[in-house]
Amino acid sequence: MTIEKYRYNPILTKEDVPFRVNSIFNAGAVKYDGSYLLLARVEMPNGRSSFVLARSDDGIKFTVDKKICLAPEDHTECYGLTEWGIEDPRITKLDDYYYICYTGYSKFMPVVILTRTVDFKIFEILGPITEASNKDAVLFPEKIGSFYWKIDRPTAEKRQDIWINCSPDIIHWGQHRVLLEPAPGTWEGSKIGISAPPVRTEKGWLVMYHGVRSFAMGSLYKQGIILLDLHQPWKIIGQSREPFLYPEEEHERIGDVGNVIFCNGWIIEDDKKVKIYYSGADMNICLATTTLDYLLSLCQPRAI
Ligand code: BMA
Repeated sequence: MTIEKYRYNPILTKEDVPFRVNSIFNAGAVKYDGSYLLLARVEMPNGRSSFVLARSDDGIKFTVDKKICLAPEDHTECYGLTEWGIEDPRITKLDDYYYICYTGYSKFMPVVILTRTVDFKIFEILGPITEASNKDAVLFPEKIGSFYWKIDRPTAEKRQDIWINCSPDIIHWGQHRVLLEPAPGTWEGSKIGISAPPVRTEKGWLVMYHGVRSFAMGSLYKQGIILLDLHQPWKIIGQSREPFLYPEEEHERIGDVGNVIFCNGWIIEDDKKVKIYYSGADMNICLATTTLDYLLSLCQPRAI
């Protein structure tokens, strides 16, 4: 098996949301209590985003909740950093919690906000864990060498590289290292950022990332994959040379932001099949299925 886009994509559009929104997209994904949960970004009619939950028994047919579960206004201690919306949640099960990293957007530009929950009913907002400008953050699902680890994507003047850093307590982060740079003149030449949270495999940490190539008429977003050393996660031991998921269909090419495939969440089943939840053109939620073996086979050794 390689990768298969679900033939009835998209699996969710704004018509499936029981309240008025512009779009539903960029969802974090997790299996919780035997069912599949998507924590999706909904862009409200005023153009600012909040989160809503969608639930499913089979990972394909989802029902969207009647109400938003997390809004910018809930961030009473850091509302100044979320006033323009909260975006792109990425979920990691770690210790006894589900940790959610997402973008808080405001006049100060994007920062990463960290929130945790045990039941997806009560959300404990822990606050910003980066300065501006930073987004696309994921936590590793376990401690490595007595530290928690995070990957993120600061914007430093014209540079947009993927960085990795660690923390003794999940709140205070240091030992920042560059993990991956854009590759000039390729599909990932303009900028890169992390997509879905790291998955532990026997061969290393598998991490999905996105690469962007910008043209005069806009940007083209595709997905690639890297493999990190299990014990020294700042070392890349394998990388896909080409993107493995990219815009082809009309609902991926045409929308609020055309030619975008963006992904925040995947679910690894017990039989090593992988459900990738991605969005087309910043408008919808789609499903692609593949296997861990296929994704690992894409990770070729890197010439250091
Ligand atoms: C990124 C984020 C995503 C969005 C993508 C494509 O920078 O803002 O939310 O899906 O651009 O527009």
